[in-house]
Amino acid sequence: MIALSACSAVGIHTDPLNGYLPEAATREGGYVEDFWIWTWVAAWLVGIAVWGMTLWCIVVYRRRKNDDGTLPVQLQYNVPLEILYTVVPMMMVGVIFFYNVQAQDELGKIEEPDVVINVVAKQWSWDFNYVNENVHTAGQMAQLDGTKGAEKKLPTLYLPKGERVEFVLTSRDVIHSFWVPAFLEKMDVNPGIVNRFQVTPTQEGTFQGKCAELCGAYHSQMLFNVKIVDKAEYEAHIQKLKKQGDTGLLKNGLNRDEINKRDTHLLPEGVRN
Ligand SMILES: [Cu+2]
Repeated sequence: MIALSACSAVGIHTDPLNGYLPEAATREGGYVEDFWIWTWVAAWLVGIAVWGMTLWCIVVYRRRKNDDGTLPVQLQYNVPLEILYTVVPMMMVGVIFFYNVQAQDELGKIEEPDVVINVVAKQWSWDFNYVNENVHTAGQMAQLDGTKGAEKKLPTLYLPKGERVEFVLTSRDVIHSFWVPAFLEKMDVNPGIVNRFQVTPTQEGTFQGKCAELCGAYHSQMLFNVKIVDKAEYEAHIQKLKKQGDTGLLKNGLNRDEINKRDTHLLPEGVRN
């Protein structure tokens, strides 16, 4: 436990009472929290029962001083007992399976989104296309050379609280993974494949994001921020992007040389506009 307490990442608040997870910043993250915590509760209950019975046997049936050396009653081939410890674990696995499927269904749900963000991964940063608003943010790799304030220069993705957000994940080069720890879910970003998932942000604040798939020399510097704000602040940010000329959507095809060139019709097929 002492060793584990040193494992919390900088800037990510993890609570032992929350199973050492960061507090979920999305509605969907709540399903992961519940599933993780209740699985641990079940595991502890089973563990306590097994350890308890083991200790009880060790103490109650220990060898005594006046033991005459005869074997105790042998209980193998006890059919009711064997049925019991086959059926009970199957029921336990069944319950975990049921809740697992339920959580996974919630996380994988695709509905009509309010906001569509095309996340473009590239070695070694992120571009964000705000598809409906027709603006973008072009990211640059974090410079982690020890100078303070590096996180202020990271590309920042703004999301409105309480709206259903769809992430359309595309890569310009190799495989990356889009990870915001506070969302409690992540998804691979593959060249030539479009992955998507949806979240509904529930907590205002600034959250860290990173690449979670080793993607080359500066993988560890492929960082970004997510700012969950109210609707008005979100609109203000979109207007700010428009004003500073970040209009149009950046290309997301398999071409590193296209970075920062604008294009409005190159979103992968099937992306709702
Ligand atoms: Cu990467």
